[in-house]
Amino acid sequence: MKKALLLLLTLFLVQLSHAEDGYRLWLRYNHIDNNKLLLSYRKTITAIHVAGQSPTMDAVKKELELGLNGLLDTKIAVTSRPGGNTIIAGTREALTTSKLLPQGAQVPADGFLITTNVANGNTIITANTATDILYGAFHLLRLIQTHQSIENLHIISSPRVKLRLLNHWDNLNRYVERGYAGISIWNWHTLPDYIDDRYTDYARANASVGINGTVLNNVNANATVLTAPYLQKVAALANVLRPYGIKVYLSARFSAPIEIGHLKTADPLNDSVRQWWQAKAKEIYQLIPDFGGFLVKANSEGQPGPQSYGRSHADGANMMADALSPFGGIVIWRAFVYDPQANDRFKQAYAEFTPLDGKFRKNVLVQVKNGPIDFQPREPFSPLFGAMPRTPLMMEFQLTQEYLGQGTHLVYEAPLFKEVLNADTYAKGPNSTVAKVIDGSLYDHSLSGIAGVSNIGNERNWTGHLFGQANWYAFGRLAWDYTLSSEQIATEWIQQTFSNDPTVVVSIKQIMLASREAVVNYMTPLGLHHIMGNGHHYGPAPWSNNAPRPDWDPVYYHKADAKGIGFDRTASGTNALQQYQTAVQQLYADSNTCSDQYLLWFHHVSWQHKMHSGRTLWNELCHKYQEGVDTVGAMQHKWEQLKNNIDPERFHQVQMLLAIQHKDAIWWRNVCLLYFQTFSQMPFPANYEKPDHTLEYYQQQRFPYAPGN
Ligand code: GCV
Repeated sequence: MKKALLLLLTLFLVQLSHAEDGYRLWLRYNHIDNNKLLLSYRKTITAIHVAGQSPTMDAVKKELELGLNGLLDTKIAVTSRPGGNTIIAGTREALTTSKLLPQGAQVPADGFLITTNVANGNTIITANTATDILYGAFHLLRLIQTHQSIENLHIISSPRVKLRLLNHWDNLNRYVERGYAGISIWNWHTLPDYIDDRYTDYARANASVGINGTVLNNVNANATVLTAPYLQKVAALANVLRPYGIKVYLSARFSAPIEIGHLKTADPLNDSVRQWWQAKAKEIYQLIPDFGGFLVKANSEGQPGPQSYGRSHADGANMMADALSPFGGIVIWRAFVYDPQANDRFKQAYAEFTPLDGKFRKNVLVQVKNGPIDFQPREPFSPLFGAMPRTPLMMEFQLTQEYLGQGTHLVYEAPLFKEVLNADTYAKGPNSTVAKVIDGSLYDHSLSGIAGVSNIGNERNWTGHLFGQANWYAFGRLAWDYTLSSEQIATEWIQQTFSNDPTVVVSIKQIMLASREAVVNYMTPLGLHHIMGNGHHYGPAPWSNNAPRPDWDPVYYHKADAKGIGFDRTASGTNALQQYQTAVQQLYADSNTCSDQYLLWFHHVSWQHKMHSGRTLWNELCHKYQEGVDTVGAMQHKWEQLKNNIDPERFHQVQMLLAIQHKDAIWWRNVCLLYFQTFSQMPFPANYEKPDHTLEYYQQQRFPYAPGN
């Protein structure tokens, strides 16, 4: 008997220890651990009524049951005859017919309404479409998971941006470019016959934050994905994702007509090529009637494109857009282009794309990375935002932390996203923010979009670093409503992912909110950028000067010499600044008034330059690098204090990663300061930690198997 009990207990403990492996993301639905609250929720919710049947309404029902049964720790009945205190979900139309919609209820065109019928205590989730009801259901569950009141609700919520997409850089062999969370979650080999449960959980997670599209494959695309057998696989995924309101898109290789169509050319003005794409579009839509469209990386980093035939990006994009338009599909054409011959990579996307403004078809969006270079810890906003009024521009953020410590560092990216979205382009006077360009409101575009390069892989916890989940979550929440604050999003993510215990919430929030500035400081303070090792992009290598092209070399960007450091992009340099509106130029043009954050983005300044703090530039650089290291130390310390408040598995995992992050921060500081000191010839300020190795020691280190190599 004793033995049996012991066995049971062991089994129970084993189960418990598996319970917090991060798989359930922010949708854990653990029972409410506050008795008073639990009882009050149980009083407010006694049943669920879902009006109408469809795959999406079934998903609504399933999620409400799963969530409420878990959170309320009791079986909530599903009823076809709602009495009082029932959660009622249904379209405006269905609820009007069944007289369950309260008089005068204002249902938004897009998004959902959650309203309490005070007469009978019912909570109504309604919208014009089933997908919007699903978003409402997730919202209600979020309120409960974060212990908020659900009495007398009246919530109207509409998305600010129409297309809210993940971009997977997943290859067909399951290698994920810049992926740090295992291999691709798409198992192309076993598709279309084997449907992994994870696909549904992926859909649930995305729908819970309003993401409504996914580009399944890498922008460095393989044309094979457009062949008939692979389209069957894509269709199988589309079938799983559809009930959750997620459309699939594909990255299309521009030269596919040659590679899989056996044509001699991919010239966008060639009739056979145009017909090939038209036939391909038809084939796709026969299998996937709601296919989203194509994402295209063309004439960038060796990818094929229209310029190979003397045609423009617009010619290429329009040819594909014409093929997709009869079926309602769109083309998302990337503006990530740069030419090794030019004197400043910063200027190139603008130079190539602004002359094409107004030349794209109605169903084309141009997707622009948030900054002019490439997802650095801090970049000024891309000057393209606000410079193409006649073209809907889509934002591209990167959730996978290619230049932010990858799957190893804890960096909460919401502050980075918000900094860019809140930046003022001044394109139509003050308050012409990047966000208003993206949501279409500044130039009155009905098509609008935002994309996040996915950080998801097949690792049990999805993102490798548990806190990578927060970036996926924050991206979705901001895509839906960019006015939410970083703090608000962090709070709700922590409450759902860890607990509502105020000690946990406050401490983790402090860690998260400090983390972005920390990474800027220990990697690239004061406007330094692109000084990481070539290939893997993980650690520092500011001395690198032998990449296959100069604009991949750190020395191209920091330009350190005996006089000073930084890239002069003012009129005395490359004049990239001129790509911004005058009011923005004025912010950055003078090295004495330019904010420290962007100083070395726009100026080559002397080592003795007096900073706003009163320190010399050299001393400020030392100060900032040290500050970055110290902040990670403080993050570690805060985490240690949570030992008894967090399950051991997740606690230990993050603890180990924070230790690596601290070591790496010291590595970045030592390498960069030792290297830049060879130019400044100035001593380290007295009260700072000194590097414990020589520059030569660091220069000799090799990382042949770092992810990304
Ligand atoms: C998908 C950077 C990355 C590449 C990536 C490219 C892009 O250069 O290092 O891996 O390729 O951006 O965004 O196309």
